[in-house]
Amino acid sequence: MIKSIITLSIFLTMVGFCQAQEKKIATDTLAVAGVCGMCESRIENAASIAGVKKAEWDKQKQELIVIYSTKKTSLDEISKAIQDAGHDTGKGPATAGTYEQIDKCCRYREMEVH
Ligand SMILES: [Cu+2]
Repeated sequence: MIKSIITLSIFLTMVGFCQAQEKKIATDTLAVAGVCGMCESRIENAASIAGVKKAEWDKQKQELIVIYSTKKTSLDEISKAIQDAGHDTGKGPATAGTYEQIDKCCRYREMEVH
């Protein structure tokens, strides 16, 4: 009897632990403007800050799908890193002066995305 209670409590502790772990990983979508493959690398590199497990930018959708640890970072921080790299996001425009630093072929504000 005691043994089964102990087994059960260990089991419940583990279940609780696993659920807590799961909640710390979030998958979010963030609108990010860009033009080409160079933009893709720039955006994904910029988004890969500490705590980010995966960052995947979709040119057609103009969206970044990001998987990250909510314990280590937030979507706001990830967005800030992308804005600092010269790209507008759904959370705000590129940081002042950074848009002018990206390659001419990447100036998404001046062209249509094909
Ligand atoms: Cu580009």
